[in-house]
Amino acid sequence: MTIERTLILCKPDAVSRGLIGDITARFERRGYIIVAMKMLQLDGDRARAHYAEHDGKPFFSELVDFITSGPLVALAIEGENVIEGCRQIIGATNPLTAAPGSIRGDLAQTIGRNLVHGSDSKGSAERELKIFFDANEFVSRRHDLERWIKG
Ligand code: D4T
Repeated sequence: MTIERTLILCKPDAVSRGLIGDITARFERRGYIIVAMKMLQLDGDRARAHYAEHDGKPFFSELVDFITSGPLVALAIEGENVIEGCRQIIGATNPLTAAPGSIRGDLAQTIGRNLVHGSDSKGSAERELKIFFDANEFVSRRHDLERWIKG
């Protein structure tokens, strides 16, 4: 079994549109396990750290302004190959090309307001989870996870 942990963000547009429940339910229904969850508003420093790979791109300052514009919900989610699985559930970055059935394909219209973030690799997940959670904030739900995976 390849159990991974990933970071999911319900971005400020998702919180403001009342979509936290709809979005988190999609990960839970797949059998992924929430092991940490909090609502917070990011300051500029943490936002720039989270999006460091985009520093210097034309949309960077808009991205930081948006992600700091209101509260967001951060989740740590575990499951078998959960990083790739969550990216499928989220859909392509641009909602116009995101598959119907995915979060962005169902609920979003523009790339700048695409509702959700999901880590894109093990390395990113490890780095990003540290920005949002301390090590002692994760609960252990291995029993729940195994029920889904082993049947
Ligand atoms: P995130 O990181 O938010 O899960 O999105 P993706 O992994 O799907 O996409 P990304 O890292 O390439 O982009 C991060 C973030 O920047 C916004 N964005 C992106 C934008 O506003 N304009 C753009 O041209 C691009 C490429 C959307 C998501």
